[in-house]
Amino acid sequence: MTSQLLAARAAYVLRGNDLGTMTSAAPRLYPHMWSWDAAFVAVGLARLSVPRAILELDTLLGAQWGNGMIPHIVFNPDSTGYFPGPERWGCHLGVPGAPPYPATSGICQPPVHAIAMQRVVEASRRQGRSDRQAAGEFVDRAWRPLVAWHRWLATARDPQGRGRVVLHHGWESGMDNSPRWDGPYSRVVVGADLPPYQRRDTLVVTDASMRPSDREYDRYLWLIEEMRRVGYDDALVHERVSFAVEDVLVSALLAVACDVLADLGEERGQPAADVAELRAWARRCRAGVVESVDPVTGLARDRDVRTGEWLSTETVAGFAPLLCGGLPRARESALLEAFEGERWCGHPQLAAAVPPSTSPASGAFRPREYWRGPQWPVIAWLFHWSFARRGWAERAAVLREEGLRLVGAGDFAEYYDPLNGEPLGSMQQSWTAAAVLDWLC
Ligand code: 2M8
Repeated sequence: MTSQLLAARAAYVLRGNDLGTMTSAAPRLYPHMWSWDAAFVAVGLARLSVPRAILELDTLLGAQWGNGMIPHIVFNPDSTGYFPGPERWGCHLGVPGAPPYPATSGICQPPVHAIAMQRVVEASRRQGRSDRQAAGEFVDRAWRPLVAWHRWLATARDPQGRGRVVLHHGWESGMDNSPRWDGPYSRVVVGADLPPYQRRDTLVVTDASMRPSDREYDRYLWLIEEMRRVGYDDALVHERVSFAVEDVLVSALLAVACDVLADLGEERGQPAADVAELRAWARRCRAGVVESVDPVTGLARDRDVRTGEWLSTETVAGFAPLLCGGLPRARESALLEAFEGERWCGHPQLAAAVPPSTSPASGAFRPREYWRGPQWPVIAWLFHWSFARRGWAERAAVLREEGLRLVGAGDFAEYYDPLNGEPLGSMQQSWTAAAVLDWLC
């Protein structure tokens, strides 16, 4: 397929998933707005229409909680096709700080929104004056909400100031069933009073082995139950919810996002005190990520807050320092070598040289099981964007080329089998189309 045709098909996917003021993450499996999907979608939309990209982010920010949290799902009121829906979360039913409308979930996702805003501003510079003006006004309007979001992550979710963001649900990492979380999840004891439920995801993706297991879902639902029972109160969640991990990838993304936001704020003359605070959070998170690095493997590690142990499963999150920087030069070069080496992108059996979610050389690798092994184009995009930002143009170009090889057939799948490139999970996934648009336009 030519690049032009692929880009046209990607645009068609985003238009098809457009619900008016939000884009569904995928038409059937995810018929609502997801937080980090929306950010990536805005990156793609910005290539088609700057105002539409801004609208996407405005919709998401319109659902922000009073404490600053951007919820991981903003529910489309016209769809009931996803479980757990608003009733299960119960957030719109009087949870302090949660918007009564639109209904939202009660947890967060990785903070990539400032990155999206920066891409929208950049896209606007290639357009006419009205788009440039709209993007500038958007930065001014989104400034307080985004600073509040970053503040919530840097404080409520890092109460000890370790520089690593604490998550209370695997869904908050965006990498739901990653083997990173197997240890912490194994210690989640599902209560006998977990209300019954019916999954819907396996009605859409009928090969159940591509999705998390029922046992995993019980734990996911139990964590929601625990949070709901303490009214989603930040302090009580931190104290009582049985799953608590310091996520090194989210921490790296927060570091980068704080710097990106601070840059935009400086350009727009936003308050110097806000900018200084953002820079301080960036520094602290960068240091937190660097501190997590395993001296033997050189990969960054998550940490189980409940047991205090480092989690060193070989997943793509180990490369978090490449996103945020901060490593001494020799260690950074070694990490880049590992990224390109035979346990990762250079693994001889990979169909495309982009990082799989888990190393194919690891015992935890499962090529078709969701976040346990498959390649996710959006993750390739994230590393591509970071590498370009860090001045590694050639490496960024390789990721783009290999990412496009992965999605070349135009299915815009959610994820791909790294060993044969088979498209898996949901098709017409919005963020896959968005990554392709950004790569091609
Ligand atoms: C997946 O997560 C949702 C729960 O949030 C699910 O499996 O139902 C993940 O891949 C997540 O990262 C993504 O944001 C979401 C929508 O694409 O789907």
